[in-house]
Amino acid sequence: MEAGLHDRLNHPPAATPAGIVHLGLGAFFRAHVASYLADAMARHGGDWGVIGVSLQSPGTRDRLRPQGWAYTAVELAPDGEKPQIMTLLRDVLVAPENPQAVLDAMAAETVSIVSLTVTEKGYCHEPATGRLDPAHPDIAHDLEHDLPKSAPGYLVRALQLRHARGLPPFTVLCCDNLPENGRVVRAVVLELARLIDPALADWIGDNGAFPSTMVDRIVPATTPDDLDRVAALTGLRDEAPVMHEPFRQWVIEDHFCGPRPDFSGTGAQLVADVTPFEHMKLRMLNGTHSALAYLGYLAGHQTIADVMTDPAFVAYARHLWQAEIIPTLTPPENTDLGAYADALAARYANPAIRHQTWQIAMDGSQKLPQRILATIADNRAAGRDISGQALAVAAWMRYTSGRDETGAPIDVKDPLAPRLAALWHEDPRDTVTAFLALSEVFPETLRNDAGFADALTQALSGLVAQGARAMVADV
Ligand code: CS2
Repeated sequence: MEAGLHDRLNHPPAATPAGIVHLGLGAFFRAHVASYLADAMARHGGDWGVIGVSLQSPGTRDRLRPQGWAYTAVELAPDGEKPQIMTLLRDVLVAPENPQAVLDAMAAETVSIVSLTVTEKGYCHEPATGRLDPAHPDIAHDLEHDLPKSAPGYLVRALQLRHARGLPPFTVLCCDNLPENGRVVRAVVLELARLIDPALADWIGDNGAFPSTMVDRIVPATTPDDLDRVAALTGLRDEAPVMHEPFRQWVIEDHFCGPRPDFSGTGAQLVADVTPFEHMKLRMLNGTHSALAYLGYLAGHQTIADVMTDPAFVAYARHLWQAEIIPTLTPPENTDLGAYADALAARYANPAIRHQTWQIAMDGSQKLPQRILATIADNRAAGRDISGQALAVAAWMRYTSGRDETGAPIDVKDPLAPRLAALWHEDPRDTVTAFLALSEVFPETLRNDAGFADALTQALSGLVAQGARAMVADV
């Protein structure tokens, strides 16, 4: 029998106290932010151990606990796999089991940062406007109860506790793929705090910090096969490894209200303004990821690497970058956007990364506004081509109908899934009209843009008549 990870770690390195509480302990955090924190501590020390919080289910905690919270992060390069054992987690809490324990952890004097990867929908905001949705069931709950359910609720109640105890606020470090993500989380926290106690909102506004960040590393969901591959690779049985590409990037607005790790030498970039990096990454990477995911899924491809074996899809991605996305961007300092696009094409084609089109297709209603619709709006205002991105939006409409090109059912995961499925009509123009009425998804300029509606109708008609592969080849 293989040794377990806990045997290997019989003599773990001296545990440093937790300076960070992280909400949303998914694979992305454990492969990305955690890797920078481990590097920072290896180089400079510091009390930057992490208490992880799962906001929904106990699965990750239950798999990690017998391993003493250690896990393997495996880098998947085209030429081989490199494992690293990660030992920075100090504890894992499951919020619904004991919300008070989570609030106490966040209100500990030693904690100066609360970071988040709770996905786009975790902020309970309206994607098209960035404002808190007070009608969201978890927010409605959090307004009525002291023990919260939502991520904004945990932030507000923990800050309230710190205020009452005379402690300074923690820095809220958002690591989700939202534009100006620090501004978004600041806005929802202040709106919620104001509804609970206006004086608390003022205190947070005056003393808190919400730096924006751009995060990047492709981390496909871990599969049962991966567990066996990791055991074969390391000789250690790990029930909760994470698999990731070699590339990583983290750009952080240098605006903290308390101590932070020393990131020098780790590659993390501390800058005054993250916006150009965020726009580049959200539009060039996430925008094309979503486009390739919907169209690729409809064309029968399981993974992004499979999609990239078809020259028509590669040409389509290149068209999106060159003709429709790069013209909308201001390049970050020292960045060549053409070279960035080349690097993305190579990252997507990495055959070692089995990143499911179905996984990326999740939660499109929360992702499309910042990934694709904002770019289209800029292009419409400037009179530029939108054909490739309109095709991607039409593919999302077809996808969310719940039937693929062969009539087989699609397991659509989206907070709006039932509503989206009901928008599908026989006549593509009716479908487009119904979708464009979704004010939480489409910005007002696009909802009232007849040219955009025509482009979508044409693309959707083509998808129905000819299929995704033929339409992609035609762009
Ligand atoms: C992907 C992202 O699942 C998705 O929607 O587009 O998770 C993507 O892999 C990361 O943002 C890469 O940094």
